[in-house]
Amino acid sequence: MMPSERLIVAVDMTDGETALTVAKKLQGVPWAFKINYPLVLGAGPRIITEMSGLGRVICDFKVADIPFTNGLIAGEAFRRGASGLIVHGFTGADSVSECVKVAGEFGDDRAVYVVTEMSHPGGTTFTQPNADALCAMAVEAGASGVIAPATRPDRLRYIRERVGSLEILSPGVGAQGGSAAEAVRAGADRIIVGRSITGAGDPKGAARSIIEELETV
Ligand code: NUP
Repeated sequence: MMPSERLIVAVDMTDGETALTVAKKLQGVPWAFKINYPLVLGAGPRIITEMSGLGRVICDFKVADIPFTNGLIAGEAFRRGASGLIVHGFTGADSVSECVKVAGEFGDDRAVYVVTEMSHPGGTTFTQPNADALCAMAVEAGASGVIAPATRPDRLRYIRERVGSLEILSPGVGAQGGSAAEAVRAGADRIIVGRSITGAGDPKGAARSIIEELETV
């Protein structure tokens, strides 16, 4: 994988015009943009389609409901142009499987990623003790990948052993203290970076220097 294919930029802001301006500056540099509730609530759901005109979009909605409702959310995200959807796993295999099923209806290129252990300090309270079960369930449900913490490379290594060849997307680089190169060395396929790119004076330069760091791995 090319180093630039390892980078996903989290566009965490509420203003749609600002988000599109940042994405245009970065266009063609990262593998994908990841968007989240702040942007979709601030700018409206059409931002999913608008951003998808500038690159691959992963909707980080951490979908966490009964299968019926999960399926509706997944359908809206993919219909509007998302390539990937991040879902919670604690809701159980049926809820996750429904998202995988809906993704498949939109095509083989639509991905579902299951959150395992979260990257922030609170991630150790409930998600860490359940990471094994979440990994096993993600594999069993046919997810494309999992989300695992760049803030804890030892845990990334542990999770890699449990998910086999599933893709690992790893947030927590930069603002949360994790290192891009260390995360990839520990088993991440791709890293998710938000504030240290979008908050930089030169976001493209910041993205490029992370890609350069990844060239050393
Ligand atoms: O465990 C997780 N940690 C995390 O930070 C799961 C996530 N989805 N994220 C997201 O990654 C978070 O919502 C944000 O969009 C991004 C990290 O941003 P930053 O800390 O690089 O600014």
